[in-house]
Amino acid sequence: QKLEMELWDALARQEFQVVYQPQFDLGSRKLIGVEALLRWPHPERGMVPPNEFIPIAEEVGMMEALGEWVLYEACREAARWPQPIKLSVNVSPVQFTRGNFVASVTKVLADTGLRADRLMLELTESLFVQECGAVRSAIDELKSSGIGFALDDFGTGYSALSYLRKFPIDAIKIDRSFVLGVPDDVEAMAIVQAIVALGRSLGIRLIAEGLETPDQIRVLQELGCQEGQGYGLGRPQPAQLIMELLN
Ligand code: G
Ligand code: G
Ligand code: MN
Ligand code: NA
Repeated sequence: QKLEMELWDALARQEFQVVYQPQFDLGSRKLIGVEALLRWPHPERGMVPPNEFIPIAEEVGMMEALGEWVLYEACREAARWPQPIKLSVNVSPVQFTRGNFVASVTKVLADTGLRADRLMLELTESLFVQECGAVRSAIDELKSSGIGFALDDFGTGYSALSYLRKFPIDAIKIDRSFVLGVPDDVEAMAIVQAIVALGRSLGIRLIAEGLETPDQIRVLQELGCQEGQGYGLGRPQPAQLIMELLN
């Protein structure tokens, strides 16, 4: 209850921040994109993790506004960067199902001047659980404007895979919980190999999350995953540092 009121205040006072985690081509080690991640440096509680406040924001009907703020902020920064790297932004399912998401994204791109083909929206499997016509048409409309889609936390949610064919998914993000077990955990290795095979046969790019060690980076690349992010490659950092990295 209390945190709920503080969330609204924080949005009004622009207390939230966006940090950017670099994403690399594992072969060339070139920086090819960043993932925007929301942060809430609370004046008394310290850094409140998104896993704590995002579910509340979704519940109290604030996620549309907060999601739009993150998107605007990230697109505004990315439009200034000296190289046309990709920008990935996480999207909560409620942003799709309430309000007019397509209009809001279109307006943000127009206002910030970021080209649509530089934007990737990260969706979670839960969005595809109920076969929903409104979600379908929103995705198709955004896709035809040039925006790409990545499936976040892949393998941790619902196991129906049919939506991979039905929806225009450009990239699969291999969840950190699987990458963590590479290369020693036999089962994690098997799951990662299966996800890579699935992505390759469907022509979907693969992005490994949570790459921490040189071994994990090397083995993921050997298994056929071309892209990755993680503390072993780069921490989430302020926009200014991404700008310096690109200069
Ligand atoms: O950045 P961190 O590891 O703390 O993120 C934890 C979770 O919060 C991840 O699942 C991440 O996808 C989610 N998250 C971070 N930023 C955003 C955001 O801007 N919007 C949404 N919907 N989720 C986010
Ligand atoms: O679910 P999503 O992929 O959006 O979550 C991204 C979150 O994972 C971010 O909050 C980020 O801080 C965190 N993260 C990114 N790289 C690593 C890593 O190498 N190790 C761990 N433990 N967390 C990471
Ligand atoms: Mn993500
Ligand atoms: Na993830």
